[in-house]
Amino acid sequence: MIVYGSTLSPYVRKCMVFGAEKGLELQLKFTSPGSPDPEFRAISPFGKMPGFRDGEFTIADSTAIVTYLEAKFPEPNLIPPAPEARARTIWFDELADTVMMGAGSAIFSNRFVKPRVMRLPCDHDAADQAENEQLPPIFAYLEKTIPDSGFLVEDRLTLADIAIASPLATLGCVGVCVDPARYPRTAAYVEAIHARPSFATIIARDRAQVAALGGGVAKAAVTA
Ligand SMILES: N[C@@H](CCC(=O)N[C@@H](CS)C(=O)NCC(=O)O)C(=O)O
Repeated sequence: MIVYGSTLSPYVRKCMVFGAEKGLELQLKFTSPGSPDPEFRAISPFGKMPGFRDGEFTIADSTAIVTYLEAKFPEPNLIPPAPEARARTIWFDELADTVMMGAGSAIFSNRFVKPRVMRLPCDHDAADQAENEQLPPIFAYLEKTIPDSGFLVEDRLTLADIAIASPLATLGCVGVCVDPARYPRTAAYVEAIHARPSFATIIARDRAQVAALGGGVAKAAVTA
């Protein structure tokens, strides 16, 4: 099975970690965002990563991919079958993919992708606004929501944890982390999920890749 993309993308990392936690061999085929590669564009018509192939079957979108993997390889279960737990898991997946990534993209694109990869001017204000105004309510929500077990749903690892921790791995590559003084529970939770071998291997590679390209550019100003 092939995943097309780069694990600097939280969506791609989510799929790779999900596969690793299931003990699956997923091959990562490096593909740039918006790549014109016809093989990739046939799978992902709007050029968004990840794309995915299993033999003749192809699909794009991280949630579609993990849904396929869950159905085809049900054990260990990572998307709970119980209605409430499944709904909660998808809630966290969506929270990560939409709300967190709204902030995460503004930060990562303006502090790394535009200045270091695309050689384009970056919008420091947009990145600072996302870090100082969009991330805190998300961290505050997680701080009051993460159970004592250290897992978001059913007191065990599920897609919810993988999805929520993935954008924070990308942000960590440019030095944006959960402040343990303000959000101790969330900081400890993220550290523990990122320490799992499924995440740790990928994060080490991602950090090396970002560092090799010069790392994240300095913030223009810290307002909070
Ligand atoms: N909902 C999609 C989002 C995929 C997505 O937006 N990927 C970004 C990378 S983080 C991308 O490929 N952007 C390139 C573009 O929009 O051209 C998913 O879950 O896979």
